[in-house]
Amino acid sequence: MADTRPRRTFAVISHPDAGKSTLTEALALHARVITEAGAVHGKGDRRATVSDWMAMEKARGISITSAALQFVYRDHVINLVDTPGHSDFSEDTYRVLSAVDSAVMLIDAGKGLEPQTLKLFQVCALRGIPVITVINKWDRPGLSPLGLLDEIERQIKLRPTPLTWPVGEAGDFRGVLDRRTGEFVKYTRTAGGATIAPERRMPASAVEADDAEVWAEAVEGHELLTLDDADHDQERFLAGESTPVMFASALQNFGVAQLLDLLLDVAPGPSATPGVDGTIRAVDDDFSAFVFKVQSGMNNAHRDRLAYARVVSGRFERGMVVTHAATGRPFATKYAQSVFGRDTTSVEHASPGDIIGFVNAQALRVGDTVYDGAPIEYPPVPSFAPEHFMSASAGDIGRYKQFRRGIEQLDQEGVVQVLRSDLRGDQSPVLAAVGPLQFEVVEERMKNEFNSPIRFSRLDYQVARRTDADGAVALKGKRGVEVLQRTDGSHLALFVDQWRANVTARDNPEILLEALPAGGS
Ligand SMILES: Nc1nc2c(ncn2[C@@H]2O[C@H](COP(=O)(O)OP(=O)(O)OP(=O)(O)O)[C@@H](O)[C@H]2O)c(=O)[nH]1
Ligand SMILES: [Mg+2]
Repeated sequence: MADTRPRRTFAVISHPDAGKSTLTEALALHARVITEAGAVHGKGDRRATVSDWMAMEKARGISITSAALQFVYRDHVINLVDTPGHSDFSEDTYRVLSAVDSAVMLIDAGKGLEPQTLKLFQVCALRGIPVITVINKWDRPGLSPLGLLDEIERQIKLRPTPLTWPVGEAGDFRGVLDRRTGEFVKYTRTAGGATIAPERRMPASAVEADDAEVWAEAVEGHELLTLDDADHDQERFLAGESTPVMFASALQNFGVAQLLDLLLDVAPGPSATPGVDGTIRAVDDDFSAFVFKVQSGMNNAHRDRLAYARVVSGRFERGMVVTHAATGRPFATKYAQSVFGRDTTSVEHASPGDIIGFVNAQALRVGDTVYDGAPIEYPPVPSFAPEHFMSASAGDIGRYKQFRRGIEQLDQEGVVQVLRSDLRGDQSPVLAAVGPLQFEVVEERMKNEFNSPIRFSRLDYQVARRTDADGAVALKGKRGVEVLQRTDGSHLALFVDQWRANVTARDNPEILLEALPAGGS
C-alpha cells in the first residue's frame, strides 16, 4: 500500500563535538524507536550511539561516516542523516547535503560558532538548504543567549528567530519559554539522560516560586526579541534569510520534542528537483533517485555494500526495474533496504525524501541517478582538492588480492581518492585525502575488514590541480610535479607546493591546470 505520510529529510551538521550524534540518539529516543540512549557517559567509555556504529567511531567517540536513520514521528516519516563534524571527513558531509531538504545546525553553547560550522553553513546557503539552529549543551555553563544570537547574525548573516527561549542561564537549564504560546515547558532530568525527559507545560500563571526569577528573565528576553522583530517568518526561513533557533541539551534529552515538532511544522518537505540539463522532475513524476553515499563493512557476518539513494520523485516499489543513467542499463531493485544506523530491513515502498539502500549493487557509484520513465540525471557531487598524499602497497604481498579489493571498495565509498599511473603501477596506487584522518580510516579498515594490512609511504606533494590527457603529456619530466589519473578518469597534477603549481601554470598557459574545490580546513 502506498505510504502517503509527509516526509522530512534533514542532516544534522556542525563543528566536531557539538553533539550531533547525541542529538540524533535523543531524537530517535523521543520518537520511541530506541528505548534507551547510548550516550550515557562522556566520550571514551560511552556505549555507542546508533549512528556511530563503526569500530573506530566507538573507540574514539567521533563520527567518521554519516549514518541514516528513518523513523515515524506523529504522522510524519523522518529521514535523518547524522554527519561527521571533522573537516577531514567533510567530503562525506557534503555528499549528504546534496540529499537533504533542510539542515539542523548545532552550536555548542559554550563555544559559539566554530569554523567548521561556518563552512557547513556556507554550503547550505549555496545549495539553498534552509537551516534550523539548535543551541546545544545548555546544561553546561556557556555564553549568553543574546550573545549567541548576535554571533549568528553577525557571522553568518542569518536572522535568528528563536522559537524557544531558555529558562535559566547556560548551566542552569530549567526549561524553555515556548515563544509561540507563551507557556513554560519545564524539564525533568532523568538518570544520565538515558530515557525521555518528562516535561510539563504550564501557563505563566502556574510558574512556581522556585522558578519565578529565571522565568521573569526569560519573559524579558522573549519580549525583547519580539520588539526586535525576531519572530519566525516562514517565507524568510525558506528563502535562507532567517533561522529558527531552539535551545537544547541533547545529553539530557531537553528540547528534543520541540525540535521534532519544529521540523514537522516548518522544515520543507521534498520538492521538484532540476537535473543536470535543467529539466525539472516534479515530486509526483515517475520514480527517480540519486546515490549520495556508498558504504560497506556494516555487518561483519557477510560482505555487504550499500548504495544509499535518496528518492527524488515518484513512488518506489521494490522489484521495479529502473534505468541506471550512467550506463543506460536496466537496474533491478530487488535488494532495496531501509536503513537505521547499521541495521537494514527490506523495504517494499518508498516515497520522495526517503533514503533507501541498495545492497551489493556493484554498478552504483556516488553521484549516480536511477530512474523510471523519462530520462533524468542529477548533478554529480563534487570531490574536493586533496592536500595529503600517500603511496600505498600491500603490507603482506601474499594478500595482494585482498589489498586490491579493499582499495577498490574504499575508493568507491570515497573514503579516499585513489590515483594511479603507469609509472607507479597497480601495486602501489596513490591515496589522496582532504585530511590525514582519512588515512587512519583506510589503515584500520584494510586490516580489519579486508584482512590486508596496508603500507604507506608519504609523498612530498601538497597541491592537486585538474589537468587533462594533453596536460599529462606536457607536464611529463617537469620538476616538482607528477600527473596521475583518478578512478573517475580525471587527471590530477600533484605539485610539491603552491608556489610550484603557480609557477608551472604561469609559465605554461597552454596547459590546463584548474583548481579543485577546497574541502579541508
Ligand atoms: N553536557 C553536555 N554534553 C553533551 C551534550 N550533547 C553532547 N554532549 C557530549 O559532547 C560530546 C560529543 O558528542 P557527540 O554527539 O559525539 O558529538 P558530534 O557532534 O556527533 O561529534 P562528531 O560526530 O565527532 O563531530 C560527547 O561527550 C557527548 O556526551 C549536551 O547537551 N550536554
Ligand atoms: Mg557524531
